[in-house]
Amino acid sequence: MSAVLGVAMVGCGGDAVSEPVDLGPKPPAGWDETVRGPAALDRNPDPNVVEVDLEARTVMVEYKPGVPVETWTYGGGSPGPLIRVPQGARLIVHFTNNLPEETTVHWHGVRLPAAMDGVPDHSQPAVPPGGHFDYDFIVPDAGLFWYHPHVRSVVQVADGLYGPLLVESRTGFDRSKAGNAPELGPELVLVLSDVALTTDGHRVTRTRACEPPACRTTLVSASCTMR
Ligand SMILES: [Cu+2]
Repeated sequence: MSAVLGVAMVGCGGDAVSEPVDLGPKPPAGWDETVRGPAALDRNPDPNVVEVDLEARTVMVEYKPGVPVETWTYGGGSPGPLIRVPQGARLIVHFTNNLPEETTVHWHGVRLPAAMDGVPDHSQPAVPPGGHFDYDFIVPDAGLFWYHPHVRSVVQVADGLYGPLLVESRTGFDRSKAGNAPELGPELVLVLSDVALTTDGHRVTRTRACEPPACRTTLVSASCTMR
């Protein structure tokens, strides 16, 4: 989606890690405390199953201090929580829609059965307000992906609905093949979002057009440590 300029890499201190992987140098304690983003909690003890809850709901966010803006979120934050899964594991996401309109969750770039792809009227009925849907699939490929709605995507993503999905390689990252790898520092997941706000701090929406210079853009980012 155009609202997300980039989703860049790797890892977070969430509880979804099931198998140890050598990730190289560890960051010093506390180094990321001011930038760490949320991570989904894995509530399944099986190391080959990651099972999380995901709720879509609106919250008020002050991009500009003192000016609350209605933001559509996964789990109360934008971006939504990092979901971290070992490659080849089964991911179960218990999704609840507490938005004022229907939605779905699409797992961007992930190879999965069509029924889990979150495309309304093709793979599943849209999830109505107050409704639930259980996504349940194997993640076959390592990499950094993201999730977002597939209902009025341009609007719902722009309103704040997106989050990172990290599928962690079973074999880890071979730093000996990465040039100056020993110089690499701690790895991060970064989610960069282009959020258009009016000069008084309100979100530019389909009903509030952005007409420069009456608007400005704010960059929102989140990151978290690899452990
Ligand atoms: Cu997508």
